[in-house]
Amino acid sequence: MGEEIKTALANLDENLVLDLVRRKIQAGEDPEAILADLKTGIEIIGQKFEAQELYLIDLIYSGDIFRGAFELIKPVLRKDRDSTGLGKFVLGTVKGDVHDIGKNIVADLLTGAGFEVIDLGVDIAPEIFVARVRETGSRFVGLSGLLTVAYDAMKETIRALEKADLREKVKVMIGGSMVNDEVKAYVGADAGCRDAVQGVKIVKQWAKG
Ligand code: B12
Repeated sequence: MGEEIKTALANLDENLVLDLVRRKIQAGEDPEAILADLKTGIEIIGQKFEAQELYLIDLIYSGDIFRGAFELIKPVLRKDRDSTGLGKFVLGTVKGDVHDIGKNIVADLLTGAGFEVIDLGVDIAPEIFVARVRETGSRFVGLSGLLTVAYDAMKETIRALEKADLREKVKVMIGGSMVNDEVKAYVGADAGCRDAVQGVKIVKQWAKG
């Protein structure tokens, strides 16, 4: 049924996607696996858009379908009952980028894991990150970005934290569909993740260690 979800999303068949997700949840399937299938499906949309087989309106619609499916998954996502009070986490999509579906998933998973998430939203300028980190005393910062241009915005944000003498006080995690070790090194982050579940695992280790 995983293959079916991917195909249904890639075909922008909203009713089928939601129906399959509901059936999978009822069958007790792993919500993280369902999420992974949806992610593969929406990546196909991205590729089709890049190949000019789809229009921007399709991209927008794919986002709506994904969000609807995630709403169904959210209640069954694993919650760690043993970990609460892991601290504050300042999260946002960097300047120039408005993609937020992945960021919102990260926010939900972090909250479920026991963090107090301060979600700044999208298209967030470096100085806003700096101000909110200072204000909240957060030890963790998450920068989301899907566009190639987001890497410069991430780098600028980390530089702004340095200039404000806050860099030593925080751990910075970057995330987004094209993040890799090279990007992590370029922007100067402590860690980078393409996958929300993995990212949250790392941050939990930071908080506990
Ligand atoms: C849906 C979508 C949109 C929607 C976004 C809706 C929304 N509210 O977010 C809309 C229509 C608005 C959009 C707009 C644009 N988009 Co767009 N979009 C996509 C698409 C198809 C899916 C993104 C998505 O939501 N994926 C599902 C989520 C769950 O995955 P995710 O975001 O990767 O998040 C996961 C991980 O990355 C990670 N993660 C994310 N953030 C963080 C943060 C932390 C801290 C951690 C730990 C982890 C983490 O966790 C998540 C779950 O595992 C991608 C294709 C792709 N391959 O990503 C293109 C894509 C990102 N878009 C693209 C483009 C070009 C654009 C536009 C410029 C199009 C245009 N001509 O206007 C605009 C840019 C607007 C802007 N200034 O930001 C390109 C980017 C190319 C590039 N190299 O820069 C892509 C790759 C498509 C393509 N192949 O061409 N887009």
